[in-house]
Amino acid sequence: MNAVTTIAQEPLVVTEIPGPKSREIHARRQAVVPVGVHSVVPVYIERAHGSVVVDVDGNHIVDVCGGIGVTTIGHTDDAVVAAATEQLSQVTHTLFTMTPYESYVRVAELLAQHFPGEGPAKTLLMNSGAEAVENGVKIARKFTGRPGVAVLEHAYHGRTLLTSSMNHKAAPYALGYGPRVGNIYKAPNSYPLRDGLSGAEAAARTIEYLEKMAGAEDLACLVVEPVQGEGGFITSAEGYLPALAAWCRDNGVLFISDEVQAGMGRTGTMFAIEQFGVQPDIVLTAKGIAGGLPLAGITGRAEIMDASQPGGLGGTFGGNPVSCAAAVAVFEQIERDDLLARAKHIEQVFGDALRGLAAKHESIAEVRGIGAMLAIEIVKPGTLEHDTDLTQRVISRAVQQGVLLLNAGVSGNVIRFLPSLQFTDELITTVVRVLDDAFTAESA
Ligand code: PLZ
Repeated sequence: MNAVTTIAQEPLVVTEIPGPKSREIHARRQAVVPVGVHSVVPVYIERAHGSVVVDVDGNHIVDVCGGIGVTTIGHTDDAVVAAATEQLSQVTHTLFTMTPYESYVRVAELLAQHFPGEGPAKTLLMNSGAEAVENGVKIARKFTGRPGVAVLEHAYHGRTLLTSSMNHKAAPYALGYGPRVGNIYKAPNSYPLRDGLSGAEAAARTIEYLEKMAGAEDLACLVVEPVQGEGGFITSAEGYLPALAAWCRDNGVLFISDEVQAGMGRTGTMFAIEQFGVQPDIVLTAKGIAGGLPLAGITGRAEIMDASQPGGLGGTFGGNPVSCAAAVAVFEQIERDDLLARAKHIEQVFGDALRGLAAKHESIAEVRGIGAMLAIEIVKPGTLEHDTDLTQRVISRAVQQGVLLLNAGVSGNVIRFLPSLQFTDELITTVVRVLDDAFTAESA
């Protein structure tokens, strides 16, 4: 058992937040870390376990973000810590493309076993979500021999030069970093709250756009988040994703499911796309795959993955042994603790509590999401006008009560909930009570 397992799973606020020690470190940071690296909540964390982080001032804060969907099985999970610790003393690096090791192969086997597309599947391991997207696009271009990359409005795919050109939002991700990468086509998405379209109607609109603006025969891939993450946990209308996938299949365009935020069990299936009845050609994983260590997977149909020449894929740290050991432990924990069922339980209990909240507060236009990936969209009552300001005030008030929340959405007017799959019903009650008080106080 590791030393931090004693952290009580409840909020405990002992100073104002950020406290004096956090503020002191923050002042030091201003001198040496560029302003471009922004921290949403400048509270410096010292340790964490399960669903609670402890800051340098001793505040216990309930973490409903998990580092944006990374600590899906909880912070410092005992099995992950044990596996990573053991690996640290064995070997930390050889470079898989120099002299390989078994754990990389094991992670690839596990991803192949869970691959939601038509098998057999093969996997390339990298370090980050953006690298997963970069390599997914490379591999799709190589296989198809086509240049075009289609994405959806409200998408987020990363901060590298290619991926920042794929994001919906220019600011802050792409602004001033141009020239932007070409051959990227941003098509309308399905956003039921705002477009009022059925899945079939929204798909027809997306497809018409792609056919006219890109031309199907120029497209290598369509990269889709099954639930749009940074975009505000937008969950498409029924039938939308299957219609897009069918169009892709008919036109030789690869369907890439970016599961960096939605994957690894968070929605109640290993991959979110499974719940939409779509078989992707490639799935991208990162964030939750290694319990907090950096690792990313690009998993696809073998013939697609094998289109690249030897030496065309890789990178120094991709599939690091410590990260791979942690990832194997994550897969085992998901199975051992039946965390897919836990995700569905959280959807029910947290979802019901949020719907209760929405019934009480007119500024909540919608509760949406799947599994442990839930959100509320906040508007000016009686309209669909974004209320970014109220969203911020509610989040700020909640953190003062020891509940760490994060916004999302192109206008920042969505509060997203990414609890760990170990999040208890008691914690859900606590979070929703804090939200209720915050909405009441801030709406007055
Ligand atoms: N694809 C769907 O959600 C990362 C961004 C955090 P990286 N989202 C969180 C931040 O502010 O930088 C993400 C994602 C989807 C790709 C990525 C990129 O993953 O590991 O951050 O590169």
